[in-house]
Amino acid sequence: MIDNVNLYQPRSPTWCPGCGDYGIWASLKNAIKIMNWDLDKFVIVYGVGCSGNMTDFIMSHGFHSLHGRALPNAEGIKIANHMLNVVCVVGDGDCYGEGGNHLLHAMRGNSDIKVLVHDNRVYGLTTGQTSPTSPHGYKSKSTPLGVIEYPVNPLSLAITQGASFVAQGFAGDITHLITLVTAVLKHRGFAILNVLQPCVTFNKVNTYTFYRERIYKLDDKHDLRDREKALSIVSDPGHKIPLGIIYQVERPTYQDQEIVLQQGPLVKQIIKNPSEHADLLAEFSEVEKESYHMAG
Ligand SMILES: Cc1ncc(C[n+]2csc(CCOP(=O)(O)OP(=O)(O)O)c2C)c(N)n1
Ligand code: SF4
Repeated sequence: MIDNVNLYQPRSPTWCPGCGDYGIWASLKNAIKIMNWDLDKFVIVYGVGCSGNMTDFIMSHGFHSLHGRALPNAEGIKIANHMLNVVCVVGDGDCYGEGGNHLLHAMRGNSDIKVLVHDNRVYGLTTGQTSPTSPHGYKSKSTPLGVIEYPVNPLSLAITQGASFVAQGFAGDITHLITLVTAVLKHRGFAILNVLQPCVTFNKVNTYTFYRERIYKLDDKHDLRDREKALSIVSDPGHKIPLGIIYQVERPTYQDQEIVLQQGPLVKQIIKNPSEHADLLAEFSEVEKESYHMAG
């Protein structure tokens, strides 16, 4: 077992001073410590963005994938070895825009992966363009007259599309965020935590003050299994913003229902007929050669 102290990689973050990404980074590291996970038993899959740059600041098994493609990579890892805990660290542009299609289908199957979204309502790394969660009318260099579309509501989307754990946190309240990230890591099934993360450099609308004036925490009386109530909370017309676990149910995961995995993780399974495997690989390498020649 690798000592968890290695989570504190000596390389310092390059995020702008005051960026909400620091709060998410601190919360994730603390939550991993609370879980006391053996570092060999989990992998973090990153998208591309300021959020994805976290790959350089946490020492763990990790995969820095493509913009919008963290979730399918995470699902692939989980299918190959479902004994691993698989966590995705992504941005709102990444997860709700370019990767939105992957999000829908991962949720439908209740794939056992955990998704932490840095929702700063802009494309941070590419210098502040409008993203899928930017508010209607938001002005940026990509929508100088104000964005025409209305924003994606990631929480109602998750509740209606089959996620079995849906929560929201705020990067400015790290103590609360640690409890939420820990709850995400404990959950079995598709878990999504949308973190309101101020981008202090490019988003001058959704600031720490903006959120502090609107957020409220769900209390212990909130029934996590009440789907209708959860939906009404996330579409509050009074523009109050809920924090906490909004919806959580237990149901079989994708991996629980895949009969091949009942014989153990794929990476440990013995290939019964190696020659079939070799034929398949040979066929693929022929196809690859042909497409190479066609492209050339
Ligand atoms: C396939 C692909 N499409 C687009 C890009 C360009 N790109 C890099 S980061 C980024 C936006 C990042 O925004 P977001 O996902 O919200 O993350 P943030 O930087 O705000 O954390 C884009 C469009 C890319 N690198 N790869
Ligand atoms: S550009 Fe925004 S999201 Fe990116 S590091 Fe700076 S403050 Fe954070």
